[in-house]
Amino acid sequence: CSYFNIISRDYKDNATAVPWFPRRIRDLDRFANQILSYGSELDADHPGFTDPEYRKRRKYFADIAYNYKHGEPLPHVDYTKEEIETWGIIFRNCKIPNKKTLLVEFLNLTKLYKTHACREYNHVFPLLVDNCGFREDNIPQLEDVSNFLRDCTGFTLRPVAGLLSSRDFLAGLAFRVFHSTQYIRHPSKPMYTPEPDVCHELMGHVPLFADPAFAQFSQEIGLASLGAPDDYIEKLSTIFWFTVEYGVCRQEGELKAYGAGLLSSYGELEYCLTDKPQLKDFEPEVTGVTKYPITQFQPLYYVADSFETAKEKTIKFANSIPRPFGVRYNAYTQSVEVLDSK
Ligand code: HBI
Ligand code: FE
Repeated sequence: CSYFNIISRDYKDNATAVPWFPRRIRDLDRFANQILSYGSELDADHPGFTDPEYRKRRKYFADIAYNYKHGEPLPHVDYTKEEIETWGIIFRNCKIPNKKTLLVEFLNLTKLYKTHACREYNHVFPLLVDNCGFREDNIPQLEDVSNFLRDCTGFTLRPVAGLLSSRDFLAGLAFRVFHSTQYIRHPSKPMYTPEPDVCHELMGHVPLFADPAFAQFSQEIGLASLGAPDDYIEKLSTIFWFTVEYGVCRQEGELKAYGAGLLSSYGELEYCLTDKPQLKDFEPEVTGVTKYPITQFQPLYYVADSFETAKEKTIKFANSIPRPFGVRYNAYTQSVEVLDSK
């Protein structure tokens, strides 16, 4: 059924070849051994760099993910008391020193959601409390969360040992699979993490993947990425950044946050709806080539009118990607059908 040029893992040596991409959900198992950095190899500026206990723990999580195969239950983890405390600080009482009063303020992230998070987030969050053990004193198990998402939208989670390439990470979305970290950030800096951790995935990403329209939108980014040239992977990553990670939307005339990077950070969630950042309408062609900082609050957010319109715009953008074939997801077989014309 494939009339286009050979799908090659060595596509860089062959200008007209299409990069390899997964066709069946089981093919995602191949990504495990091509992660960019193994989860236990920390950079010198990582808060856990000089902590041997933390590094040992990270190796434990990395090994779980490295050995995971599609279809297996996601391994249960017994989180330590200290890890649960770190989760609790982020979940409920964000202790932030206030320079003016010299007192520690107790800010409640889950309270801020009521005014700052989009309606879909606020609809799903209580369901996660009831069904998946989202509590201040409990780090939810990925297996429970994955089963919950499967019931809602067909999305599932896979544990991941470290950072994947953008190409691999986006390809998972085509199958409604989200690669999730399972470790938690270092306890010395509970309000900061230089990489995704279980708090970011569960409090930031998971609630939105339970929404049907958002799930479809995310899958479209994934489908657009399959076999796309490198420069378009870059654009789709940037679109992912400004939507799934840092997206803001308009609901009943008010701005609300839906991006995971906002929903998992008290500081930026509050900041993003002030008059400080610049706002522009989400347009994939423009959004996809915008430069952004990764270590500070975003100076610019792109605003979506709804997940449906964001999805329609993304499908239109996907049609402009130079690819000698079209793709269609078959949910019965959990596989991607390759079509000889778009
Ligand atoms: N890998 N494990 C993991 N988690 C991410 O959030 C992630 C990734 N690789 C690339 C990536 N995010 C983004 O930079 C986008 O390119 C999609
Ligand atoms: Fe993220």
